[in-house]
Amino acid sequence: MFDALSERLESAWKKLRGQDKITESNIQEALKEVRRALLEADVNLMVVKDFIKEVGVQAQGSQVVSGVKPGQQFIKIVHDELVKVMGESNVPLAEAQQPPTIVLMAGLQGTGKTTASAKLALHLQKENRSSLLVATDVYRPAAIDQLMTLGKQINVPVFELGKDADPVEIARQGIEYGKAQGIDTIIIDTAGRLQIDQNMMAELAQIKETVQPHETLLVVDAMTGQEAATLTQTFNDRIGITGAILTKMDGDSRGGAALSIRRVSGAPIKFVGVGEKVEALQPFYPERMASRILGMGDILTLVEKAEEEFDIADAEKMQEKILEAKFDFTDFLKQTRLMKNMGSLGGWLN
Ligand SMILES: Nc1nc2c(ncn2[C@@H]2O[C@H](COP(=O)(O)OP(=O)(O)OP(=O)(O)O)[C@@H](O)[C@H]2O)c(=O)[nH]1
Ligand SMILES: [Mg+2]
Repeated sequence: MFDALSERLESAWKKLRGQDKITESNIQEALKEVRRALLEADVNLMVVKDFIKEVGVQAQGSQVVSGVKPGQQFIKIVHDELVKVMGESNVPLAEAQQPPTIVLMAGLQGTGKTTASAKLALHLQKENRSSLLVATDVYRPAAIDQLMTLGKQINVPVFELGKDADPVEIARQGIEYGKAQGIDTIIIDTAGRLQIDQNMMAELAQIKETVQPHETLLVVDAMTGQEAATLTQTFNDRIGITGAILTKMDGDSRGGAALSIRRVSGAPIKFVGVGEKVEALQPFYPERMASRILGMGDILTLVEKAEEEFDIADAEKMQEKILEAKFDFTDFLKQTRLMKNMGSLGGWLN
């Protein structure tokens, strides 16, 4: 998958190589490749369409920067637009003016809500903010035990009322308990749900209504791909989210879901989960994600490779000129610059 993506971008870039300007026609070709690349990165189709439109507008309006090849310039436009769509900068977890800050976790089954709850608690601990984990998943056997085990591991208290209690009541009492204990942040873990499960959705809405959270975080598995957009839309319409956590970014997902989440809900991704361990949580940086979606490592190599080729092509032209005795002062300057870049004439004069 990684290889295919870099190939797409290479060919997008090739279409602009050798052309000295970004024009209407070469933009269209390159945009087609970017479109394919984004779809391969699992970005939702509708999101891709909007995105491509915007990049097209930006590219057409862009000024030719001397010394920057159109291909590179184009990739930069794509990159910058990705960053823009994902929100430019990191948005930290909400902090209530009057503690406790209440955080509600929501998401589909198995996306990593329980793990992310503990990860968040550990993250807050590092900032000297105390937290309380509240176990409202009374449906999945051992869900409460799972949270208790995680809590013990990081030394964070867990509030639970067993599996026979009502989830809304557990949440309500959890908040009361947390307030009485002077806890800084209360994190409510909820049961996993299938998005079509209206009862579970209604219960989540009811918990939200009861606890009035400062933050409702949608936990999304990065492997969700195309579905991320619909799922975000559903949760946002039904519950209302203020942010998201993108989990399992340690897998080989390109993270295209990140683009969909932000675009559909307008809510920022605040953290990414990068492993099963409790420490494996990182703040979300749009810049890094853009590079990941684009496979920027590959692109940077490409640009370097391109520059080399460019220099060699230039040098070959110059050699022809010398042989034909058409070598003028501009060429001389150019060659001096080239020599500086390349270190030696040896390679191409022979
Ligand atoms: N590799 C990896 N695995 C993760 C990550 N986050 C969670 N997991 C794993 O995903 C599985 C499900 O995680 P849970 O935290 O139990 O997910 P959940 O959303 O609470 O699941 P339900 O309560 O059943 O809906 C577990 O095996 C976790 O270890 C992550 O960032 N990377
Ligand atoms: Mg869980």
